Amino acid sequence: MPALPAPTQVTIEHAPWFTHDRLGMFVHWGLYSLAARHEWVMYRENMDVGEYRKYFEHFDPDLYDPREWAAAAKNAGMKYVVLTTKHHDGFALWDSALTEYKATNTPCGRDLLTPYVAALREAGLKVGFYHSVIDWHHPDFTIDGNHAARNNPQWQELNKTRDVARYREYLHGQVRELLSNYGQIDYLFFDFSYPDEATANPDGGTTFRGKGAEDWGSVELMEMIRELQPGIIVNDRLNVPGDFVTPEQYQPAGAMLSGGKEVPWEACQTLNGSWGYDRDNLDYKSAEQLIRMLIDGVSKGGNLLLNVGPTARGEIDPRASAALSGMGEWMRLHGRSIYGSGAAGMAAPQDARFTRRGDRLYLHLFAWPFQFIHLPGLADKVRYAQLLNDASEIAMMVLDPGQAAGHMTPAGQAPGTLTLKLPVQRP
Ligand code: FUL
Repeated sequence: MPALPAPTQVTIEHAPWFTHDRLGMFVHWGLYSLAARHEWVMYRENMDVGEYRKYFEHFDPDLYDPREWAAAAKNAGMKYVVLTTKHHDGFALWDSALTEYKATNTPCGRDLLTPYVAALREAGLKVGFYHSVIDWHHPDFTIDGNHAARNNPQWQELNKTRDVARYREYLHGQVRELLSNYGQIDYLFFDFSYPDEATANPDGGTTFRGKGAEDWGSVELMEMIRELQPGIIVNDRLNVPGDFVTPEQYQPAGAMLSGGKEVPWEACQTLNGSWGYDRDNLDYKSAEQLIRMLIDGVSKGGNLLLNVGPTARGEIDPRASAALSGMGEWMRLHGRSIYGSGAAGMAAPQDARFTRRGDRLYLHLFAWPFQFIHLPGLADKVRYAQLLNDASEIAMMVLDPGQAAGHMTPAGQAPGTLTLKLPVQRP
């Protein structure tokens, strides 16, 4: 039987787990979880550092138990978790020696990363950190179009005393802490990169900056990271090439590049459009949509990093939990088509996707065909077919195009088409 053509799959040489595991959990959690209306609330509502302080004073996540997060991730079939160590508001979830603006100085009074890392390790999950290079709290961070203080009439005046070199030192120092004090870290997601050229700020006023790599000292930062954690993988949001790229809230068409080279990609996606806990936003994606997103990504050689925004008390709320459980049920029976799988190297029929692991080809049907599905070019390539959920046999046939008038033979069937006879009802 002639073999299927071998598909190409890029991997990360020093961390092959990444393109194998395919599915991870993103966690956006911080002071904005108290506002409960999007993690950019400080920016959107033009709050200054003083106004935002109320969340710092009331940060008391009494129900925080990262073992629960780890269990939820694991049950959903996720293999790694990525937590916001610091988001754009500048608040540190750990006991950083470089700032007072940290969890240990809030009513919470403890370092939140130590139990997080321990819980993931215990559950056998890979450990990821997200770290924002933007900082609306730090007095040396330049005020630009992405800054919460962009509408402050004094912004130009304020920028005169702001020294980006001091901020750079702070950024590098905090990353050094994160990569020195918590054992092996597998994954690092920096956020976010500026466009290459300065562009107009849609809000008017200041402009975005186009020299991120210089501001962040990205080249030196990368060197330090590789030295501290040789096994780690880093995304490409420092305005320098990374190990993988992170399309945000969209599914790319296929291969993606970083530094002119094809690299693995991971789509990060929200459950309801917001990354941080957004109490009144009820527009949740269904488990079915999420599963399709995952399949779509894997069929194009990509990963999915699916976000949850725990509440200010530290819990994953029931709406998010329900979506995760739905995914978990599907993953339990169909995980074999996801882990270690990738693009199949051939086009799938309409409303369907192929994923492939070695010589196993998985056909995912987004619309049930009641009851024949026709697969051009596969007539002599498939030895056996079965449903994945229950391993029940699927009848295969190669119909003679000359018999096009037959009751189940579509006219104009291309020679070499394999036809599968599926149950009338979707199982
Ligand atoms: C973006 C951030 O601005 C969002 O708040 C979120 O963290 C997302 C993953 O990246 O660029």
